[in-house]
Amino acid sequence: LATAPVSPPPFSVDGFVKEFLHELNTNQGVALSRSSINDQYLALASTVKNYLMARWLETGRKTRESQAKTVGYLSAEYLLGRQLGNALLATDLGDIAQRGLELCGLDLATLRAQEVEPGLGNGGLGRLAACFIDSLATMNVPCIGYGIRYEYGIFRQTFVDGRQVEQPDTWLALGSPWEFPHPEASVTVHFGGHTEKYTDAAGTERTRWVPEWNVLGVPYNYMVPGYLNGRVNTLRLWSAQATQAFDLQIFNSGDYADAVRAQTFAENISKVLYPEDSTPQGKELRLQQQYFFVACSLRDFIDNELEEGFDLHRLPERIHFQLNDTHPVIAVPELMRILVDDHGFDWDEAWEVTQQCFAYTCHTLLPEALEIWSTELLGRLLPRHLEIIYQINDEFLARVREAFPGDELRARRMSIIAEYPSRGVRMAYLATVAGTKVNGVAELHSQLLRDKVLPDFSELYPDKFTNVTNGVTPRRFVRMANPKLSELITDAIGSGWVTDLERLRELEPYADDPEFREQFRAAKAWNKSRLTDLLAQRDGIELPDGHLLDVMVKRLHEYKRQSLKLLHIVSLYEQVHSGAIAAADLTPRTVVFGAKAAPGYKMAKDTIHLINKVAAIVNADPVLEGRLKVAFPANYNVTLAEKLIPAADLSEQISLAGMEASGTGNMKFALNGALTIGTDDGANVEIRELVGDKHFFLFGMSEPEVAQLGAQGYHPGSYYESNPRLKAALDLIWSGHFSDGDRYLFDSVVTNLVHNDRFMVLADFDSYLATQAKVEEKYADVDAWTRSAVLNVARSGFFSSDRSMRDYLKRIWHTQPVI
Ligand code: DL6
Repeated sequence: LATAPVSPPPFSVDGFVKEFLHELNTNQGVALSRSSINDQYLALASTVKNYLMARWLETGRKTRESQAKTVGYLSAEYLLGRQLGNALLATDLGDIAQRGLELCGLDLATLRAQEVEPGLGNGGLGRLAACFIDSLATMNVPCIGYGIRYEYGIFRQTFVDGRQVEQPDTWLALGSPWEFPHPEASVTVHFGGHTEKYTDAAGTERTRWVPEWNVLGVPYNYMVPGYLNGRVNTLRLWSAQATQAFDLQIFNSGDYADAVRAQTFAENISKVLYPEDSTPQGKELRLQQQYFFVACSLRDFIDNELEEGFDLHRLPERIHFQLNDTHPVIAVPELMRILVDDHGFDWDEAWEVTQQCFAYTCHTLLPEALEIWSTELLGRLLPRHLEIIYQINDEFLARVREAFPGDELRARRMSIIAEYPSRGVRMAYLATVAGTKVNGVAELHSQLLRDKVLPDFSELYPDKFTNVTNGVTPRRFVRMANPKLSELITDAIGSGWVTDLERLRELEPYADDPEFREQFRAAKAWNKSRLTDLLAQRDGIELPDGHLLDVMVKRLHEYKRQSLKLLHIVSLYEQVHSGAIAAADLTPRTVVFGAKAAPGYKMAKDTIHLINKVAAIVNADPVLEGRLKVAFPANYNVTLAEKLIPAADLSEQISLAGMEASGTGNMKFALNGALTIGTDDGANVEIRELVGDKHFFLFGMSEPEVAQLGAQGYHPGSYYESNPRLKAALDLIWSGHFSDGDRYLFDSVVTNLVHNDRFMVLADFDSYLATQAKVEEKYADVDAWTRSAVLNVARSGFFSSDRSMRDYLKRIWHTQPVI
């Protein structure tokens, strides 16, 4: 499926300059001499967009003509990152743009830095969606990504006295050159009301939904350019507007606020990204968002099909909707409603079609992250959908009872409707019943999904369950983020790796080549100095030279165990100050954290506060100067990741085994030549298998050991009491040492670890520290370390999202590229 690069862009530098100045003058309405950096950035974006336009139109034409099946990726989140650099890379316009801008006295890097990234996702799930649509475009697979155009994306994190404070993400404020609004193609979405029975003209009894209120979904299209292949797929994000935005009568009567009430109410639906990625709360707005975007998307696709005269009975030949987690699962009853109520299908026919149109990806193992919508809320907002869900459930349970006669307990366990603690719709069960396939996102995760999360379902439908291990796009996360390493790889093995990442294997022999290793180290040093400059300017953080750069970046969650990393730091500090080790014996190390906590997640926010407090003390300590430093730049996002990951020596992937579904940061680090210290969890398992035990620092309990310890009764207090080093570190926090003598400030964090510790931090502490000692030993051997780092790159080609897409195509979607 890899594609041969097309010829270089027909643009000349002169042609570029002409077009750029034209955009600046006509779109921005300014002369070059009077233009702001923002004007210049917007003009540059338009120039690149214009270049992509013909390809976009041609892609649409080819897809329609081929009548190929399209992948409809339904995702509430797309964490896209900046667009300009990616578009320049995909079109090979980077050099021309740079030279052209120089002729205008401008600097490409400055204009690129002007872009505010669209942060329309919380973390891994949203970034994965962005990687997948990049890969599908690069592989020439027809795909349309559907989602929500949040007016405010993931919050901007700031620290005030070390505490996280959330600011709104005003990503649209300075213009959004990458989107194409199409208000003329808006879709009306209904909510509320009731259902009623009626008899149609043929004398058949039918049901219809009489909704109470509605909103408009306005589509905004974004280009998704493939890498050097001329294909441009589409991402369509929906924005909510009022069907009647403004009431002139009310305005004229003087009530200005009331005149726009409907507008405010409607616009709230796409106002802000739900700032939580693991513990869904029964928020009405969230369900409104979910239904809003899937209703728009289904209508959009189906209306286009009907316009082309297509028979809806054959819908599965035209589309496979992938449900990215449970957020879009309300699409299942929506498609049933469209087919049965709007198009007169009988129930069985409609169910046959619906079942072939969906597949479901689960991204979690935490039971609290599996969405359950209360029937009260769902019935109030979407009464017809609740009736449809009940009917799906009735038929499904009949099937369960037939397969397992007399096993009423099983039927209750498997019911899509939960009865306890209150009545609710289990969206993961609905997706499993309705989808052609259910997949986890790494081997271990898929196995646990089958055996522990949905065991009854995997018994009933053994063939439905499959695995697709996640992947990341090598274009953004190696080729673009790490130009020096990319150059080195291309010099050694040619450029084919960018679209065929398994070819990195050809680098293996270079691990034994001293000159290559030297160049590899030079690339890493360049990345570190680039990061040093960035953090100095962005955060006022000084990165010392020559340190082991130890990086833990991901959402702040207890299961990910940032607290274990923190205990390591506190313990090093405590050991030096208690005289157990000499500061001079420490391997000089800078630990970099990057993490946002969900605004309502107190323990996560307290942990951020504690990390910042510990950092302040450690960094100000003259004894540790030059030996240990802790950096925590605020607002970790895709843009920062692109600079941080290439600079890292050590990648921290230390979740409790059996908790992290996959992780994708772990893949990005390995591909950029960092070594991993990690548990046997998520995709770490596959990374270790591929790179080899000698080149991966494994520690901690395995998943079966975790399960066993849980079953026999886990008592964190016994670890605290019996491990003096651990006790000393925890006591130091407890004593108020990092909180200006305030013993209570972090009491909840320490008490939680000592008395509860759901994620068994204390049980893995010893093993983690022992393994960190091995890290230091290896780091001291520069050649051995570099050799392992090169082998990490060479053996991680499997983790390309192109490979993930091939797996989805083969195992789930059964569709083909269109060349
Ligand atoms: O599959 C993408 C990503 C995984 O790599 C992470 O391990 C997993 O935590 C994450 N899940 C979520 C949402 N969880 N829920 N629901 O972001 O997905």
